[in-house]
Amino acid sequence: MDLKKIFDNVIEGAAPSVEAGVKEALAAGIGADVILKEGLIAAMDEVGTRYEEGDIFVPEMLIAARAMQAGLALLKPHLAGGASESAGKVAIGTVKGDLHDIGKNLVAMMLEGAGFEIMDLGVDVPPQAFVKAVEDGAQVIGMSALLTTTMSNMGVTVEALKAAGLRDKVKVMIGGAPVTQEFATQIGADGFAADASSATRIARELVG
Ligand code: B1M
Repeated sequence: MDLKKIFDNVIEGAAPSVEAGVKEALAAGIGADVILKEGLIAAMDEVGTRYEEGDIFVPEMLIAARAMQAGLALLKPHLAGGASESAGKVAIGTVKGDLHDIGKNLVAMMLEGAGFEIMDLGVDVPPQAFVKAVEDGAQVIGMSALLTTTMSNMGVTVEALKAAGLRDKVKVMIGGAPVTQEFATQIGADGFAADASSATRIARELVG
C-alpha cells in the first residue's frame, strides 16, 4: 500500500479516492498515525507550499481541505483512544476571523480520545463565546489560529476572560501554525502545543 496515492489524492481534492486509500491503508495494517502524518498532513503542507508559490489558489486549497477532512473522519475511531472516565472539560475553537478548522478538529479528536469532554465552538469564535463556555463549565479553553492576522484574538480572549472575572477559573491552551511558546507567554496563556499529541499532554498537565 502506497501512502503517496493518498498524498496525491488530497492535493487533487479527490475525496472519494482519499477515503478509498485510507480504508485500504488501514486494511493493510498501516497505523492511523502514519497515514495521518505521511498521507494527510504531509499533503496539506504541500498544498500550503503550492499556494504560497502561486501554483494553486483558494478553491483548490478548499477542496484539498475537504478531501483531507474526509480521510480524517475515517481515521477518527483509530486515533481516539477510548478512555472511559472524563479527564476534564475542554472548550475548543478557532479564533475570531479565522476559518481554518482541520488542526482544531484534529486536536479535539485526540483530546476526546484521551478522555476529555469536548465543547466544540467551531470557527470564527468571538471572545465572548469562549467566556460563555467557561461560565458553562469548561476547565480548559483551547484556541487555534492559522493566520498571523487572527492570532492576536487569542490575547483579546484572555483579556475578555479577565474582564469577566473568570481568568483564574480556567486554563488557556493555544496552538496553530503561527503560534509559538513565546507568543503564549506574551499573552498570558497557560500552555502552548505545537501539535495534536502534545496538546493532549499539555491539557492533562493543565487540568492537573
Ligand atoms: Co489558508 N492559509 N487561508 N485556507 N491554509 C494557510 C494557513 C497559509 C499558511 C497558506 C500559505 O500561504 N502558505 C496562509 C496563512 C499565512 C499567514 O497568516 N501568514 C493562509 C491564507 C493566507 C488563507 C486566506 C487568507 C487565503 C485567502 O483567502 N486569500 C484564507 C483565510 C480564510 C480565513 O480563515 N478567514 C484561507 C483559507 C483557507 C481555506 C478555507 C481554503 C482552507 C481551510 C479549510 C479548513 O480548515 N476547513 C485553507 C487551508 C487548507 C490552508 C493550509 C493549506 C492548510 C492548513 C491545514 O489544515 N493544515 C495552510 C497552509 C499550511 O498550514 N501548510 C493555509 C493541516 C493541519 C493538521 O495543521 O492547522 O497547522 P494545522 O494544525 C496542527 C498544529 O498547528 C496544531 O496541531 C495541529 C495538528 O498537528 N494546532 C494546535 C492547531 N490548532 C491547535 C490548537 C491547540 C494545539 C495545537 O490547542 C488548542
